[in-house]
Amino acid sequence: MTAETTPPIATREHTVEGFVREFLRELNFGQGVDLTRASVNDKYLAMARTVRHYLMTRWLSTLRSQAKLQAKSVAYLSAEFLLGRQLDNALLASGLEDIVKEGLASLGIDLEELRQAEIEPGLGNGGLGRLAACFIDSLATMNVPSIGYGIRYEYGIFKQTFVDGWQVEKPDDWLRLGSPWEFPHPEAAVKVGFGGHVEQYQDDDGVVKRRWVPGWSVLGVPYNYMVPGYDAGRVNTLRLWSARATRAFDLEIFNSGDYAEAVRAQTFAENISKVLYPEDSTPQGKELRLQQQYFFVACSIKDFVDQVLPADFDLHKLPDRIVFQLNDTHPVIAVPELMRVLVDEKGWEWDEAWAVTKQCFAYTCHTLLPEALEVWPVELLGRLLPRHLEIIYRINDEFLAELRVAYPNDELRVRRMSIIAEYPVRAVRMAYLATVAGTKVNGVAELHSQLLRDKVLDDFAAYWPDKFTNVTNGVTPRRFVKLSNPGLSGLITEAIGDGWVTDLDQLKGLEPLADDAEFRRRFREIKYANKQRLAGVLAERDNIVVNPDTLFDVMVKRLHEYKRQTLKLLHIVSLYEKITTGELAIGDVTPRTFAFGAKAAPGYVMAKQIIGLINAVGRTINDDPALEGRLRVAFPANYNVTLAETLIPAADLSEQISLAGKEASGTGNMKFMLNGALTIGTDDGANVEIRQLVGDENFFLFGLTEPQVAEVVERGYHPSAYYETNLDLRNALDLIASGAFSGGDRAVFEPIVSNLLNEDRFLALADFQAYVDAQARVDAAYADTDDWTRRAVLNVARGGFFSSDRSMRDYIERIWHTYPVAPEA
Ligand code: CJB
Repeated sequence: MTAETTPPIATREHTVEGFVREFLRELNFGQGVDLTRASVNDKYLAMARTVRHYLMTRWLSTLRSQAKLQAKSVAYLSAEFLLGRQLDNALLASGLEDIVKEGLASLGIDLEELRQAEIEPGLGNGGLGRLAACFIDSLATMNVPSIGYGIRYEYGIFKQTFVDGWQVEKPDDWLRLGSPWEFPHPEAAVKVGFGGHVEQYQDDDGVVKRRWVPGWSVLGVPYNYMVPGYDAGRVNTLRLWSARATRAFDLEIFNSGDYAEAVRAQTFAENISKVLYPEDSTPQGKELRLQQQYFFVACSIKDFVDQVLPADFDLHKLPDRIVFQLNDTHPVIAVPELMRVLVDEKGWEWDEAWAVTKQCFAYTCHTLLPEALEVWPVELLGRLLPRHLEIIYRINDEFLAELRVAYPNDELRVRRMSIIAEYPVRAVRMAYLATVAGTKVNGVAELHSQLLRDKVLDDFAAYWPDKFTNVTNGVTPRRFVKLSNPGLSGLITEAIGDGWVTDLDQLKGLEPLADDAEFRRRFREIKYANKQRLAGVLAERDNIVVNPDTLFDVMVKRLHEYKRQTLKLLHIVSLYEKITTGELAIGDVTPRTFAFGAKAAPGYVMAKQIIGLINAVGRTINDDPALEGRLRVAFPANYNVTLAETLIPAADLSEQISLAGKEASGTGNMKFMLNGALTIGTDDGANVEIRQLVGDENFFLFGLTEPQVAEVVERGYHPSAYYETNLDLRNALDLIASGAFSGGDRAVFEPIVSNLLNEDRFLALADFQAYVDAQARVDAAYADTDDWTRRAVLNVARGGFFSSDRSMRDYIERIWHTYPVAPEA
């Protein structure tokens, strides 16, 4: 189409009057209500739709320019995108906030009230899902052509409630009031097969081939979301798939007169995208989960090949046009799927297809826990995806043959590296498949990548040393500083200009200001205001009272034994025990608010026990009048992105206390640093890099290092020895065992105590004393308020490395080899 005939894209007027006109039109014509009768939800929906109109122009021109340029893109395949609320980000990206605030005010509407009406889409469990959301934000901001592909779960991560201190899960019905940020396209649905069998046939030239005859199929309906880059960047697309029954399937059954069966079939199909599995780092290997994984990658590959690419595209050039980034093992079934498409559907030779396929994928590993590396039993995979299993077998056969040439006398090694595990059942090791197929394999922090090379994938790293690389995680400064900490953002901008929002290294410019008393005073004032803001939110949201004049000591993350919430708890119980026995005068204790936020996987019994214990200890401490205003445990239920946005800016101390060698990276640790909290932490994950950047003197390091952990375990770890020899530890454990926190009932928390004494897989007892000593150093440092602030400023100033923009630059340079393309105006 020539420039003259290119149809125009609608625009919106960036004025208060223009906004008001659009808003009323949406309210009246879209919601069908007039302002006098509109509910808060009506107003929220109308406003959200109005705001999204303003971003549409950029979105459509991004799509148009990409269709024209066909620039190499990144397809980020992820089973989770933990987006958080959309409105604020859209206002920021469109530069509309002032206009909207004024426009709404002119109609007597409070923007803040509408903000609160938004239900966040919780389509992820924790770190991995939130990382995906940060990455797509950065890609859009940096003008990198990319598309996110995932699942539109009807129910996201469960809503956590507490009943008598125990976690009770409620469904997360996030769509109940409508979702103004999505664009469904049922007309563009794609069909995905499951089950059935593989058959042999002769093609037109008489060549014998194999093809899959699925036993049943479902439709994937794409829902598009805008991913707006900050400040005139691209507006990229996130495409989430929703499962529907195929019409043919329905009709056939309807025609047979079995209405009930037809409805059942529909429910069966729609179950695929019904609910997010709430296991974080500990997949359960359920069939429905494999269905989800295949469903979304099959939809995505089909979409990319048939819809996104031009009809005449030569698929041999696919690696020049796309890289599929595999976010952990969840989407790895995409590898045999692309092979199937090329070989079975496009009629390619195997070698030709494999040569292209293995240039199209890269794999990010997010864990070191052996139980988190997905393996799918051959029996299950073969039943659900028989052709894929054949393809995997062939990939493996050829790989093993190659290894036998490289290692002629080392059959043991060859078997170790097999994609197929033989024990305890024959199963496909998805991490191995991803490693074999990927151009690159990366860990998510320096230490993690090193341990991947040395331990988890050591044979592969020896065979393909150049395949392995590191990209340290990052977080988006737009959401986690600019939006969540307006006070600090204002102060930073006043000091160094606003370039830091897209170039976080500029925070270095704050360093000299750490020595400026006036700057420190203002910085401290902002932290205090953030604590007051949090106190207000906790009072209203959870009926929890906290005192902003205390040290805010915060541990927020999924509940997992390796993260060691119990270690934090032992510190609290020990303090409490010393106060109640008179060993410590309350006047000598640094007043602290211990804040927790943590969801436990519903089937993870020990994690749920630990939640019960935190709440029980909290209740006891909070009810003790002698401790009022000085010690408090705050454990708001249902920690989510929205709560993180007020909690993190209010923190003084960031708890990053996982057992060394277990936390792949952590990203909360980065958010705290950038919001001026000091870290108490082990030498684990990205803590290592945080400490290197901020300096030992501004970080409270404690605990065994990874090699020391390995040594202790090797020697044989006996937690009871620590109990026997450390009186404080013994007193704390005895106090829990005595029933002091459970109304005298000794049985309730016995499993936790006995687990710690007899097993303690994550060496909490071994690190207890070092942790308590480090906390004493925290107390001493905090006593010098002004010097604490100086260190807090240095944390912000030296945190620029942890922008997800930097992570994206590293991916581009080390893995993707794509380049930015600004959309045409
Ligand atoms: N992670 O959130 C998850 N889920 C998993 O299944 C495996 C790992 C986390 O990913 C984050 C992003 O890379 C890491 O920062 C974190 O250490 C890891 O536990």
